[in-house]
Amino acid sequence: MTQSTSIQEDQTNAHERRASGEFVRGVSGFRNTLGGPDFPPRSGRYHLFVALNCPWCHRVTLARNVLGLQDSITLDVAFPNRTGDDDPVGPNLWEFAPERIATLTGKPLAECTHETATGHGFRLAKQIYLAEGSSEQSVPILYDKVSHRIVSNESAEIIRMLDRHATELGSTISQEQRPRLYPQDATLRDEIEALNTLIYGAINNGAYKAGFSSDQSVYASAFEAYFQALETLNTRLADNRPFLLGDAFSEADLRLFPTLYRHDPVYYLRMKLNGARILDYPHLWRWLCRIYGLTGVAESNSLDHCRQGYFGRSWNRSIPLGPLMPMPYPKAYQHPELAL
Ligand SMILES: N[C@@H](CCC(=O)N[C@@H](CS)C(=O)NCC(=O)O)C(=O)O
Repeated sequence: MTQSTSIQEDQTNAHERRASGEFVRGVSGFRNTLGGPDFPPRSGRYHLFVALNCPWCHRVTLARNVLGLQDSITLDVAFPNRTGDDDPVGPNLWEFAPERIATLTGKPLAECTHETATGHGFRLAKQIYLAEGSSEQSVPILYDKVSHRIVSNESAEIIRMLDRHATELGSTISQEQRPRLYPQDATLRDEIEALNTLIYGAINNGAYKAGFSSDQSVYASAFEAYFQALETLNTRLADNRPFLLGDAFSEADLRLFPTLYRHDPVYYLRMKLNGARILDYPHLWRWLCRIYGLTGVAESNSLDHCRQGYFGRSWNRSIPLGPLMPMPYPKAYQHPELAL
C-alpha cells in the first residue's frame, strides 16, 4: 500500500498502477518560492491561473481571498471543461475562452477570462508551460508578470507562500485581523501536518482515487478511507471546536473545504461517494457552513463551474441539478441548522 505525503502521491510503480486501473496523480514540476532574489514578494507583481472546478485551484483562490490579496494578485479563470478531441492542439487542455457556452446555463460563464498576464494572450495553459520549455499542463499556476516566469504549480506550496508574505504582497487586511494559515507554533504545525496528511490522502485526493479508478478494489478501499476520515473529523469537531485546530481558522481547514464543498452537489454522484452526504455529519455540516460564512470564502468559487466541469463532458453531458432537499446548493451552506 503506497503512502502519500500531505502534498503529493507516492509515485512508486505509478505506470503499472495506472495500467491496472488506479488513478495516480502526477507531481508538480515548478517548485520555486517567493522571497528570494528571483521572486521578491511585491504587490501587483504576481498572477494566478485557475479553473474554478479544480479543488487544488480552490485552495489558492481561498487563500487569496481570506488573506485579502484580491487587489494585489490578479487572476485568470479557464473554462471548466477542458478541450475536446477536435482541438487542433489536443484534448484535455485548460482553455481561456470566456465566450464558450456552459451547457448547464446555456450561456457563457461570467467568471471566465482570456489569458491576460503573459502578454501573449495564450489560448491554453499548456502554452504558458511551453514558453518555459515544459510539457506540463496543470492549473493552478502562480506566475511572475515581471520576469514572465512560472513561480509554482503546487497549490500546497502556493498557499503557504501567500500566507508567509501576505503583508509584502499587499494584503488589505491588517496582520492582527488576518488569519495565520500556518502559525509559527511548532505544536500547531505538527497538528496541521498530521491533519494535512490524513485529509490529502483520504479526502482531497482520495475522492479522485474513488471516482477515477476503474479497479473495484481500489475504488472500494478509497470509498472506505474517505468515509472513515469524515467520521474521524466529525468526531474531532464534536467537542465544540469551531475549527479543526480549535478557535483559529488554519491551513488544515482551508485544505479540507474544497472537497466537502463539492461533496453533496458533485462528488456524491460523480465520484461514486454515495455513502453519505455531509449533511449526515452534523458537526462537519456546521463546520462547512461556518467556513462558507467567512469573509471572502463564498466568492472564492462557483458551484456552477464545479457542476459544468465535473459533469459537462462525462456521462451523457446532461448535468445533474440536485440536491434540492432539504434546500438547493450552495444556498444550503447558509443554514447550519439543517444538520440532522
Ligand atoms: N499537485 C497539484 C495538482 C494540480 C492538478 O492536478 N490540477 C488538475 C486540475 S484539478 C490539472 O490541471 N490536471 C491536468 C493535468 O495535470 O494534465 C496542486 O495541488 O496544485
